[in-house]
Amino acid sequence: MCRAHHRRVPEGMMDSASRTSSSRQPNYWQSEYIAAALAGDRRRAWQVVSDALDAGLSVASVYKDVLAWAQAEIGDCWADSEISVAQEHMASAVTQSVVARLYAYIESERSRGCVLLGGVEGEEHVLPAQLAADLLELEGWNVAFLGTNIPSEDFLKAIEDERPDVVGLSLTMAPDLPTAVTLIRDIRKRFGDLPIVLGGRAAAELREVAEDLDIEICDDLETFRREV
Ligand code: B12
Repeated sequence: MCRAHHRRVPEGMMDSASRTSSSRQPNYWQSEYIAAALAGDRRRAWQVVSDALDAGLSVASVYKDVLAWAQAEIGDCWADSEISVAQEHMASAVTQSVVARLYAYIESERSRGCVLLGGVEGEEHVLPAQLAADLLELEGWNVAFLGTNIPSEDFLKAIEDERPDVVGLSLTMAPDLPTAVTLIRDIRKRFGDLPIVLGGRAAAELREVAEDLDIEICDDLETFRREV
């Protein structure tokens, strides 16, 4: 369902606790943000975020409840053919520019060890991985962020170079699952029991073999917090 940008709901503007889904009415910041993103208006999009922060929304909430929400909504708009590929790209580019600015607002001790995080070979969705990387930094992890579509051999080399405490793999597309499984097995072979966490939309599809692969599946950062 993709009607978010037509609605404007000032009530509940601070409803940051609600993890909104498309079936629910967007709150004020969500509808303002998605309108700016779909218009390709980077300045306005940042202004919305800046106003939300000034009004007391936390940085984490902006990432999760505004930006991730908007991206999911944009995906639904595209899937329902309500926007073109070009409009989706434009809106996602707006979010990418906002994320780059928002990063400066992350203030944390980074005292919880190093997570090496990246997307597997073939995976082009960098924004989910980027949001996860930034949210983990907000929670005090030191994140070495590789971006995505990393050739598996280079991923292994990065682990060797960075010597992280945890490896995070971001997987949005199910067709990339076999690549992820091969990479996980290679990490096990070379780095023994180094903790591996798989996150992203497609991660849950490996739930049944997670024990066998000796990995944690984290659909969201809350699970990461609990499990790692
Ligand atoms: C933008 C976008 C693109 C852009 C990506 C650009 C970029 N810079 O990232 C481009 C144009 C490249 C793209 C391409 C494609 N896309 Co696309 N895309 C999207 C869209 C609209 C937004 C992605 C995004 O920004 N998500 C941000 C948030 C919403 O992601 P998130 O998964 O919630 O992330 C959170 C958690 O998962 C978690 N997390 C993520 N990684 C990790 C890792 C760890 C370790 C942890 C702990 C947590 C964690 O933390 C994040 C923050 O809370 C999504 C819609 C969507 N719902 O995501 C479609 C979507 C993912 N795409 C889709 C499709 C179909 C495609 C294409 C196949 C289209 C095509 N025909 O070419 C290609 C595939 C490319 C490839 N091989 O990877 C479908 C996938 C459907 C499916 N069944 O899997 C979606 C869902 C759209 C839809 N509604 O149908 N896409």
